[in-house]
Amino acid sequence: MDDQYHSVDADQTDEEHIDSHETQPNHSAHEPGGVANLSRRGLLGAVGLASAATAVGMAIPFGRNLRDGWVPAALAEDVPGMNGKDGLKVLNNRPLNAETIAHMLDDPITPTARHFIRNNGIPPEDVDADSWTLTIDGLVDKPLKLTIADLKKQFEVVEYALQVECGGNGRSAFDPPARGNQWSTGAIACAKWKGVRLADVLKAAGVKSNAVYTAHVSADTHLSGKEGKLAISRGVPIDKAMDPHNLIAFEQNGGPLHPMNGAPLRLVVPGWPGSCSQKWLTRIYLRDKVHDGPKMTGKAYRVPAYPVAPGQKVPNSDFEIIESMPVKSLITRPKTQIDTKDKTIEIGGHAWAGDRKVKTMHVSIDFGKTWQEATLDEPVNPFAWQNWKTEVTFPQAGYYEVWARATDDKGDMQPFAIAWNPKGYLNNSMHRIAVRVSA
Ligand SMILES: Nc1nc2c(c(=O)[nH]1)N[C@H]1C(S)=C(S)[C@@H](COP(=O)(O)O)O[C@H]1N2
Ligand SMILES: [Mo]
Repeated sequence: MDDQYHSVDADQTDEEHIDSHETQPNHSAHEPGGVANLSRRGLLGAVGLASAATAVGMAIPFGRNLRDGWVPAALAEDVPGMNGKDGLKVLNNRPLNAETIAHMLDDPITPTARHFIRNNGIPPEDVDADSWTLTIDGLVDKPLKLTIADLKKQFEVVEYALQVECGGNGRSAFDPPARGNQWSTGAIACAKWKGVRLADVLKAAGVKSNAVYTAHVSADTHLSGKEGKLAISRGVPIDKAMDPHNLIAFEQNGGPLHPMNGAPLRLVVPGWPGSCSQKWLTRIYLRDKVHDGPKMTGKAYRVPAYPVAPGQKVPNSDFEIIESMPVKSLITRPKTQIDTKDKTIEIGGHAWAGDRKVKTMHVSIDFGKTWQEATLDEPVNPFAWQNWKTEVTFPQAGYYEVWARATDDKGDMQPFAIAWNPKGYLNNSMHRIAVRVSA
C-alpha cells in the first residue's frame, strides 16, 4: 500500500489535509514506510525500524529500545526548519508539522525547542525583523503601519505564559479516522510570549462600530506557490480580539521567536484553536461580517452543530466555527511504558480549558472505577496551563494504567471516549499512560 503522505492538491482548501483524495489515512507510525518515500517525501516521522536501518545504511543494534516514530539523528537534520528543535516527532515535512512527545512537555513553560510546529503553507525565508511591518486597516478610524520598534515604543510591552493548542490535536485516535495530520497528544504548548496587546493596537487604530470580526494575514505562502494565494487567514469576533491576553508577540521565552513558530511577529490568541494565532503576521483588518479567508469556511476548524455518530455524513451548512477549546490535560511525568520497582510514584502534568479555568484534576489507577484528587496549581496568569501532581500507590506488581481527568470551572470534564466529528477536531478524551510494576 502506498502511504498517505502525498503532496497536497493545489486546490484543496480544507484545513489540515496533507493527503490526496484517493488515499485513506492510516496510522503509519506503526508501519514501516518505504525508504523511497522517506527520501522523496522526507516523512521521517512515519518510518519504521526496518526502514530506518535501511535509511542509515546499517543495522541498528539497540533499535528495540526506540519508540515508533523515532527519527534517526542522522536524518533528522535533513528536515528543513527543524534546526533548534529538540526531539519533536515530524508528522509531515511539506508543510512541516511536528509534535512534542508527552513526557517532553513536562516543563511548566514549554522551551522554544519543544514548541510544536503546525504549518499550513510554506514559511517565509530570510525574514528581516528590522524592516518587518504590521498593517492595521479595514473598519478602523485610522489605519496604522507599524514596525516592531514602533510596537515596542507606542504600546505597553507585556509577557504572559499562554497555551496554544491545535484544533486537530488528538486526531490520530479518531475511528473512523479523519484525514489530516495525525496528531497524537503533542500539538499543545505553553510558552512565555512577550509582545503588545492586540486590544491596545486595535484601540489605537479606532475600531469602527460596525466592525464584528478580525482577519489575519501573514507572509507564508500557499503550497501551490500561486502568487497572492494565502495558506491560511483566520480571524476572531471583536469581543474575543479585545481580551487583554491576546498578544502581538515578538519574543518567545525571552528570546526571538523560532522561525517555525512565526518569527519575527505573530499573534497569540490563547484558548481558541491555534489556527487563530497567525504566525509571520503582516496585517490585521477589521470586517463587518464573519471573516471568510482560507481555513475559515467549509469544514475547516469547524464541527457539526449537533452530536453525530462516528462516520456520519454531515452537510457543510451544519458546521460551526470552533471557538473556545475544551477542558483537557496531559500526563507528562513519568513517561508512558515505564517499568518500576517503586509501588509509589509521582504523577504530574498540565491541564487547560480554553477560555475557562481548570477547577479540579483527578487520576485513576483502576480504569476509572475510583479517582483520587491531584494537587492543581493556579495558572500563572489567565490562559496559562495549570500544573498538577499527585502520588499514586499500586497495590501489587502488575500492569497498570494511570488515567488523568480534568474538570473545568463550569463542571465540564474530559470524557473517556472521543466525541467523533468528521474532521477530527477537539479530541479532549483522557490521557493515559502504561506503568509496569515489578515485584
Ligand atoms: N501564518 C500562519 N499562521 C499559523 C499557521 C500557518 O500555517 N500559517 N498555522 C496555525 C495553526 S493551525 C496552529 S495550531 C498554530 C501553531 O503554532 P506553532 O506552529 O507555533 O506551534 O499556528 C497557526 N498560525
Ligand atoms: Mo492548528
